[in-house]
Amino acid sequence: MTKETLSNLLKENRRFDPPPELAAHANVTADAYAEASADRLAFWERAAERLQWDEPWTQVLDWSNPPFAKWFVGGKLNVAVNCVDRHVEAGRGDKVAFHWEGEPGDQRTITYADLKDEVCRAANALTELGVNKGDRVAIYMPMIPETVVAMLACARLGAPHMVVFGGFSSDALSTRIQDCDAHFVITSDGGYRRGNASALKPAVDEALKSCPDVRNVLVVRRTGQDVDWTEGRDVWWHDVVDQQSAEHTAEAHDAEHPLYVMYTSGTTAKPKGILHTTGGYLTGVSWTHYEVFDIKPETDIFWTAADIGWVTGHSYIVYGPLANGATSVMYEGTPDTPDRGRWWEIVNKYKVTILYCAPTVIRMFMKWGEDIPAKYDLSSLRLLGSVGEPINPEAYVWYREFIGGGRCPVVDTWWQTETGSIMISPLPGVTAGKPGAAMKALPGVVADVVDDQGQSVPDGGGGFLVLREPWPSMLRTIWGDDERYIKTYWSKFDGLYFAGDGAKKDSDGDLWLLGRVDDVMLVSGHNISTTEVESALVSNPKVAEAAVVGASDPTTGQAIVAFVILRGDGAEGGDELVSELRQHVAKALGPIARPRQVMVVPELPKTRSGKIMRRLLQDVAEHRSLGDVTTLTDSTVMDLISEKLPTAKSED
Ligand code: 6R9
Repeated sequence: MTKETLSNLLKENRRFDPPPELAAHANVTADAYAEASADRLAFWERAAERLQWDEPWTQVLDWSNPPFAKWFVGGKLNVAVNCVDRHVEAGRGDKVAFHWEGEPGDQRTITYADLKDEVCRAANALTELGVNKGDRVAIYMPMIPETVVAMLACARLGAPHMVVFGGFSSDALSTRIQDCDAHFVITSDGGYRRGNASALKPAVDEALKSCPDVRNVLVVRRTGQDVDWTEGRDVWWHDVVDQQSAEHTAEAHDAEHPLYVMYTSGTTAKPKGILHTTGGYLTGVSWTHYEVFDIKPETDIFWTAADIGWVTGHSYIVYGPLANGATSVMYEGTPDTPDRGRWWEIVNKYKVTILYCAPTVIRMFMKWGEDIPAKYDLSSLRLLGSVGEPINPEAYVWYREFIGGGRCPVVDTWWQTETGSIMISPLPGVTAGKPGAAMKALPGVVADVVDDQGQSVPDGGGGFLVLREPWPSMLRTIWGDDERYIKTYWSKFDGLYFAGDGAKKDSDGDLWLLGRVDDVMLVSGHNISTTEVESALVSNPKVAEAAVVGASDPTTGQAIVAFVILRGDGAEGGDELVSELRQHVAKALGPIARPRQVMVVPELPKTRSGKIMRRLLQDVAEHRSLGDVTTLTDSTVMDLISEKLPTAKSED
């Protein structure tokens, strides 16, 4: 996609300087870039020293057998002790770790002292059930405090957890349990979603029909709904955890001991079990949480509004914030229950200061209109973050303006399940933000954009995003498949980590992410990024959200087909609007990028992290039957889209 990208056609010249008060007291200043480039390993060593180690490391990085990295070699620590016990021991036991808000409106306040007791009880219970160091434990839960407790109990024991998003099907659960050979499952009867109790246990029962090696299922009672019970296998959390002692002596684990496995689905292939280990991962997430979110644990109320079943939840609901002793909000439900002001009610209620969420939700709020957040006092907010997809400039500006009141910097954070922690982002006290740009690799991270020969492109050029040097929170391998690890990430360019994303450098050398390279379209010999066409579409005030795919076309090879959701409820598309939108894109990006078709649809198919599943839309655009839909958050969406198709408008 290097030669003919249209990258430079979509001009974005707005700049937002860091607020002076934030800059004056920022956790990390511009010096960090120079320090890290002077001695990258010493920089990471200082980040690791923020943690509590039982034994110091003897070597920062062993990269003698690339791409298999070992960080903080010989060091030993316990992740749960770092996230919980050490704060209690330092006299901060009364500090709130989580303000938890259930969807029906129930609340729990969990202090660090409470969390320590619960984690110790759960660790004792797991030990009693026979969970040993090294055993994998599957966790299939709603967004409730016990999910965090379960993860930390596993971490405490050195039993790698494998969290599966509660919205995934029993098929997705069973293939993941089989792949990592987990013998224990932690789940709940159900959780609340859109005002109803939705069941989880039946999916576990179904999945386990093909997982005969699972010995126990530990079930948290959340909704109180009836559950089928397999005697001898199923146990209630309250029966086995509540009665345990709140004392538990934690073992220090090797820095490279496995902490967790998390599956990423990819597009069509078998999911990859991404393996993260103890010392490097905790260093990466705690340092970036401190650096990118400028966290002041004494005063900030931090809210990552994401699911724990997504890596964003692992790193920035659980491990990063807890390692830093921060207070977080955790919310069980959806943004529209009981009404579309729920998030803003929560921000106001807990006086949230930092909000971190995905562009897809921001675009949904845009569609609902700014009148809704305007009804709430959001003045506690001081910093906003975005993650999961490229944020369109329009969404960025809307977020900054209508949620951040024009005063909060927006940090667009690029990273992946594989990278473990944020890699590319503005520093809120240093970087002048550009709407739509993730800006620069963080200090200590060496990112670049290369052409198909692996050569660095000049400023103004586009190509493939790579990371040039190993980093502490990097994946260590794909569970059980070292070959696939090498092939997927380290073979496209010799010695470089290939992220699978397209990117461009603007004339200042700042980085703009363009989406997955598989999503790049080839139209009459021109490489066009789906992201840029989507951004052009949502820059039209009538469009709330857009997804673009390349559908095979007899004359142009591929032709651009756009699916759009309009702003405002019940807005209907007509011929006129469709030609206006096609024209709008042509004007913004050039005639080559004019969509062949624009279809107005009510919803788009999304994954747990709000990423649009373009592959399914491509099936629709090419009139094929749908591929694998098991990782869709809402499988009825495709029916809604198909129903709309007869009214879809096509021109040319
Ligand atoms: C954290 C997370 C990773 C993929 C990644 C990229 C996309 C994430 C982004 C972004 C542009 C950002 N992505 N953050 N693209 N700008 N700020 O999302 O992990 O679910 O593994 O997805 O998400 O395409 O390669 P994961």
